[in-house]
Amino acid sequence: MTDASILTARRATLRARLAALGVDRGTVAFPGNGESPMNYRDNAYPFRQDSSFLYFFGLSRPDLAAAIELESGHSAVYGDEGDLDDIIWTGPLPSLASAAEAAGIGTVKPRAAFAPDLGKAGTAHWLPPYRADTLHELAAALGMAPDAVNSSASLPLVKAIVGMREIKDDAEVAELEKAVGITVAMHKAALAAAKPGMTEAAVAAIVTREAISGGGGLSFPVIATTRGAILHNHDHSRVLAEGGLFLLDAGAETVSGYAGDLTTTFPIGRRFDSRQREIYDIVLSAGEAGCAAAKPGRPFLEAHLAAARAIAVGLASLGIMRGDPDDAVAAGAHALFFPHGLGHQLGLDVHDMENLGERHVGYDGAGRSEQFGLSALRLGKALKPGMVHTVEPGIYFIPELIARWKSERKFETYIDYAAVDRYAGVGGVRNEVNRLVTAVGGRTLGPAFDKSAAAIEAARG
Ligand SMILES: [Mn+2]
Repeated sequence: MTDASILTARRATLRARLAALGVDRGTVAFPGNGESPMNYRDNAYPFRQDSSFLYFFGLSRPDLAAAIELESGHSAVYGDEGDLDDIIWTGPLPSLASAAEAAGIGTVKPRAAFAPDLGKAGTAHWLPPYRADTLHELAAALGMAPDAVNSSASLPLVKAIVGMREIKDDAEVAELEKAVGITVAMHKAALAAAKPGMTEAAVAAIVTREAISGGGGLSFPVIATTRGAILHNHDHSRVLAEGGLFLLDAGAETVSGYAGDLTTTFPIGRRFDSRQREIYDIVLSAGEAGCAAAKPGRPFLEAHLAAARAIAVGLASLGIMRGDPDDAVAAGAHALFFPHGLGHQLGLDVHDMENLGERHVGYDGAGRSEQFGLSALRLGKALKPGMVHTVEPGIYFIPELIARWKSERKFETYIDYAAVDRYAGVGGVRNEVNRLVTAVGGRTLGPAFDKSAAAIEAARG
């Protein structure tokens, strides 16, 4: 668990940031997560504490809540000590009182007191809930209709927390390095083991084994697919066939809750064929362009556009695109091949703080562009040292999208559809790295992992 001194300092900083935003009275409510039933109450999904709760209170056990009184700065945790009936099932756990003390909190109240205390608080401040249990508890405690709980969530609280969590301190960077390290091991295990004739499920199992062996688990459901052009394909039923590409997008979560998120694309056989290799090298160059442009003081939107430009230039060298690459990117023609965003923040959530609302998390209060492609970019704001984000360009040949654009003769100035058809068999290629923004630029987190085509082929034996 994070040190009491760090947690106490974070709560004090939150109070100071709220005061600077004109909020200095009332109670900040942090309902923790409970168990979440999969198909009946006693068969739950793996427990995951709310990330802001972890950040400020450090306690990862179900059915807790916490509150900070803004006038006094006093913090309290609400929860119940296990009794003998619980211990029979869970074994003895450290007492909640001692766990709270280790988090720098002296006051522990029964869990049932949280809602009445909140009802009496005068002014209450809360984050928009993303779980129904939390929504219902807040609605009842605040005497509100459930629909009103999200719309009345505290914008200053969202802004104050985004301002803190977006900058990772040294201890957090060390945890992220650990998460990326386990994630690299997951990807290297797949590179070493995936063979023609195996199922996608067997590769997903190898990858998952590494994540669990790391002590934590997965940071999101594994994408292990022979059909990389289906962006979020969680189906694992296909058999790996010689000649195709395999796309793995998977990450580990550490015991403390920090996430890694990498994507690797490799040949199912031992070598890329010439077209696969051409597309693969363009994706790598787009990643390099994105990393070079992701630096402090510059909007991440510029890094996205730099990667898009590298894709347009690279595809023009193959005759797939044509015309001025800057004009093509400005028009959005490259999005036929690169229809998603270049990256997102990474931290206690794999899409860090996404529950707090993208407008404030990814765009400093502005919003996404409506242009196809850019409309899928989660992160557009100016970068600051200490931010952690992914860079994950891809090139995909999505048959349905190509057919639609071709029938509409869309962007024919910039796209040669006959050449597109010649490369359609490549399917999908994505490469993803995790980056820390530094004072002068950025650096890739985790142990060295050479993604050059030669190194990938060497890893395939
Ligand atoms: Mn990602």
